[in-house]
Order: sequence, then C-alpha cells, then structure tokens
Amino acid sequence: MTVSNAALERAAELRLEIAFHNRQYHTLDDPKISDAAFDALMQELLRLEEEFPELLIATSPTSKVGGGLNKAFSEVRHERPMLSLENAFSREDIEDFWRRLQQKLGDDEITLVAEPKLDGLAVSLIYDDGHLVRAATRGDGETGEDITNNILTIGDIPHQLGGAGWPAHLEIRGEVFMPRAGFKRLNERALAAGEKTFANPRNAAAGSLRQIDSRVTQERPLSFYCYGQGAYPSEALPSRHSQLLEELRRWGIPINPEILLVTSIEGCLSFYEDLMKRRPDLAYDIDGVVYKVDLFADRDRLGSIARAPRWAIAHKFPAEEALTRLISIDVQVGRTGALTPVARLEPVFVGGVTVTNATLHNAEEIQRKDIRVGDQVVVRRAGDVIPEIARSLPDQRPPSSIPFEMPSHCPICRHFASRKAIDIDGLGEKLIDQLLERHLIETVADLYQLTPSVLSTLDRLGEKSSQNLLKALDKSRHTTLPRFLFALGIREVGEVTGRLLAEHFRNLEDLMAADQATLEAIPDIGPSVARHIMTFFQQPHNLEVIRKLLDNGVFWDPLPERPPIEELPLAGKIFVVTGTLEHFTRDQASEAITALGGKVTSSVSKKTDYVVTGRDPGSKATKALDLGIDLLQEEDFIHLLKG
Ligand code: 9MJ
Repeated sequence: MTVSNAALERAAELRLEIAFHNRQYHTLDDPKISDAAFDALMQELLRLEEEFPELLIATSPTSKVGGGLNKAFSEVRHERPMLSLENAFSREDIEDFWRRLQQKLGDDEITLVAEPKLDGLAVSLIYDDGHLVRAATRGDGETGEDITNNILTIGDIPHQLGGAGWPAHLEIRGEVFMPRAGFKRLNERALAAGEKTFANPRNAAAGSLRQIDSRVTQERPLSFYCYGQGAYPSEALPSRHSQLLEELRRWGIPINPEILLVTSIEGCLSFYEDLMKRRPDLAYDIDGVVYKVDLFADRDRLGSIARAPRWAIAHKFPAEEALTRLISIDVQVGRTGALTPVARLEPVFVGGVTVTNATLHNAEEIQRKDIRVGDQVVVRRAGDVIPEIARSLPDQRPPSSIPFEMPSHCPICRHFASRKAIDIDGLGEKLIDQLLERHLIETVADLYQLTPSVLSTLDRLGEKSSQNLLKALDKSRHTTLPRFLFALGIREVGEVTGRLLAEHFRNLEDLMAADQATLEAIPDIGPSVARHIMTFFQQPHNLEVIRKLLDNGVFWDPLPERPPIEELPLAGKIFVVTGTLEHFTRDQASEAITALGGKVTSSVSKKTDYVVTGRDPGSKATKALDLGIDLLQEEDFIHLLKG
C-alpha cells in the first residue's frame, strides 16, 4: 500500500504535536495534556508508521528512545563560519554601536531585533529536505564537533520541519540550554544518588551535550531556541531577520517569544532594563541581550571584523557570580528565635553592587555545600535577590580549615539560666534542650510562662523537681541590673562589663538608648564592645525578648540615687596608693575611693591630699614626706572610708 497524502500529513502533524508536549513535559515542567492523552498521540503515530513503513524515519519520536552511541565526536567544518559577538557593557558602548551603524547606513531608519542572550551552547543544525541530518557544536567557529545523536534526543528540536516552503538545504543556529527547573531537579537527583552536582545550568548543558552515550543526554532536560541562520539559500531568505524567525517558527523551530523590534538607543536600553529586572523570574539563565540589524541587506553593507559581525552586539548584564573570601560566619537570631547563618565576605563587586554579606540559609546548606570560614567562595547575586554563597572552592582551602558548626539552638538560653547570670537553680542543659525541642519555649522569656502541667509532660522530671524548678524560676525573677545585663548574652559583655554598664547608666532604658560615642566614652569600653552593645539593642528579636522578660515579672531593685559628686565625702580629694595593702587589691582601693568621690593618681605631687601606704611603700612615701603630705596607714584609710 502506498502512503496517502493524508497519512503523510497526519504523521507530520503528530510528530510536531508530540515534540511540543515532550518539551512541555520534560523541559518546561509544564505538561499541557495528561499522560494518557500523550500516549494516545504516540500510539496513533506508531500505528501509522506500522501501516506505512515508508513513514518511518530515524528521527521520529517513536524511535527516539535510546538514541544510540556516538562513536566519537567527529569534526565538522561549518559551511559558513560561526561568528561570535562583540560585547558591550555600558550605555556608552551601545551609543558607539549606533553611531557606527549610522555612519555606514546613513540616515535611513534602523530597525534592530533585540533578543535575550541565552547562557548555553551555540549549535548548528542542518536540515535536508526538512529532515534534521546533522548537528554540530560551534567549536572554534570554523570547525565544530558532530553531536547529531545527542541533539536528536532534545524534545524541543524537530527532527522533521513542519509546514511547507522550506528550502531543500538549510542551516539554523541557536542555543542549547538547560532551564533552571530542570537543572534543579537534575542536581537534586545527583545529590540523592551521591553523585557530583553541576555548578550551573550552562555547565550542565555542556556536560550533557558531551555525552558519548546519547541515552544519558536523553535523560537531561535540555531545551533549544533558534536565533538565526547559517548556510541558507539567498533566494529563500526573507529580507529581514524578524521575518526569518517568524518563518522558522511556523516550521516548528522554537523561537524565543521575548524577541522584540527596537528602533532607537532608548528602545535597546529599555529592552535591556526590562529583561534585567525579570531575569530572576525567567525559566532559564541569560547573561545579557543581543541587538541585531534586522534588514539582511544592511548586514551585507556592514560586514564583519575579525570574528564578530558589525551588525550585532551583545549587551552584557553585570556578572551574577564573583569570587571572594569568606571571613566569618555569624549566626543571627530572628524575631522568632530562629537561627540564620550569615556570611561575612571580603567586599566584592557582583550583580552591579558591592557585596559584603550573603545569606547561608541554614546549617544543612552550609554542610551540603561544604562551606568553611576562610574559603574562597563564589558569591551569587541574581537581580535584586539577596546575595548567596553558590559554592566554595575546597581545593584552595588551607589544611587547617575545619567544618562550620552551627549552634543547634539560640545559645542564650543556657547562658541565661546559669548561676552568675539569672541563676535558675535546677534548670540544666538537658532540660533546656527538651523544652526547646518540644517547642515549649522559644526564647528565655518563655521560661517564665511554664506551668506545672506543661512541665509534667517532660521526661525525667518528677513532681517534686518540677515544683522546685517553678520555685527557682519565681525566685530568679528578682535579680539585679548587672546580672540581667550579663544574662542577656551580649557579645563581649561579661560579668565585669555588665557591672560597669549598670554602674554607669544606672537603668536599662538609658543603656538601650546609648549611641556608639556615648558607649565608647565609658572607661574600659572599646569600640568593639560598644558596637556589639549597639547591635544587640537594635535587633527587634532582642527588644522583644527583653520586653517579654519584664512583662513576665523579671525585675531588679533600682540602684540607689547617687548624690551629686560634690556632695560625696571624698569629693575633690586626690589619692595615691602605694605598697601592698592587706584588705584591698590596688584596684579595690581605687574603686572605694572613686565611689566616695575621690580621685586616684599614680604620682605624688603638691596637689596630692593623701598617700595610702601599705607594706614596702617605696619612693612615693618618701616623696610624700618631703612634700609634707599625710601618709595614711591602711587602718586610717579604712577609717576614712567609713567616714
Ligand atoms: C544567544 N546566545 O542567545 C546570538 N544568542 O547571534 C542570540 N546568540 C548570536 N543571538 C549571532 N540570541 C551570533 C550569536
């Protein structure tokens, strides 16, 4: 039986339709029909091919499964060289490009085709009598590699052109790429199988096309957009690039729907800006846009220089990835007490801005990506998305580097309960872990809302212990300001600094309101501590916890009002302390003097009022005697202090 025209047409229709749904399903992750409906199309084509074996072509979707082994990638000489593009990075570069076009083309209106610049691999596809007969990589532009078998597995690419009117021999060119969704799935699968993951969709696409076994390529979610022609009979070529793309689209070749015509510099730039904004939302990676002269006759007048045509230019986006060093990993506590690791980086220019911090998402992510402090890392900033660490370069890390360990819970709880802090007797680490794991508390403030019934749900906590704990909690409500400040867990604020801050500010509100300069003006508070204090009181989470602690009844006795310094008993008196005292260290003696309004200096002069002398006093005592200054023995000194 000879094949009827109707059967021929129907088979061609089915192949196009199947290719379309293959692409929707495998590549775009957006199936338009049910599996059953897809099977029905496939079955119909199989039946037709069975009935009319003449219809059966090697490139039919029915024979696609397991495309066979590529021997090696033999060399293919391109019929016409595959040119690359000149790059532009700024508005000025685009203005220059227009100026050059106008110089060559005169004052006629210039129309450009603006296209997204896909970040994939350029390929050449040759169709003879409508059949895809050969596919090649760009290679060096003159010679590429034959990747026909691998290209045949890509659902987007028609093996047979649809419609009518195509020339007997034609070459189209375009970009093979891996859409982001497919890339993500591929990497997730690789990860689950303990295999190596790909760094980005471009590498994944390149790796997929380089497979010797095209059955591997077939499993890879590759896509294709055509952006032009190679060898093409001139009589068949429409007068414009835009018309050619339309025609190719009608024949079933995928053309990017984002392509637009522009007629001015402003038109180019707004296309660029718009795509840059939408870049993070696109289904695939792009690294810029391409502007091309639409009219082929104009292209001929413009010609090429070296390996790039004068009629096109690539306007590149700022790089989304850059290399820098990870200085440290800080753990931030969110409003709800959730912990987020944040990367502190050596400043690096990426995505059009200078980046110094990047999110590390969570502990699992750090572990999965094996990111360590000190590593060289790739920072990624796509559009306005928060910068992140894409990956580290472990090869370059020092041998001493150690994996990062994330605290499992806000570490403040344990510290808060400890003896020198708020001092909650009987609240140990194990108990705190249980409370946190069961979400019975999220912050230290929640401790004060625990009830006997909640505590009765805990393992290994008897009724008596539970009662004792509640008593201890209640007792801990009455604290002191120095203890409270220490308990908050502010970085670099230990017991001593807690006391110092309490003494200085006398109340919490004034400390919370203090700025960097005020804090730094306090003796013994350096810039680093001052910054930690400021930062602590700026974080909403911390303010919330403090508010809740006070709401839950935590309090302290106000520090006694301090009389004005002039009214203190030792006001205006200048002391020197020398020798070893029995009941005081030198610091304690100084503190006692200052607390009563006196001043302590290190050398004896005419202005000195008292020289406090302990054992082995040395030259200061002698000098005091010379100057006729009173020497105070330790007993007299104590007497003086007691007033
Ligand atoms: C990409 N990569 O998307 C061209 N390209 O045109 C587009 N590349 C190109 N056009 C001539 N859209 C040489 C390369």
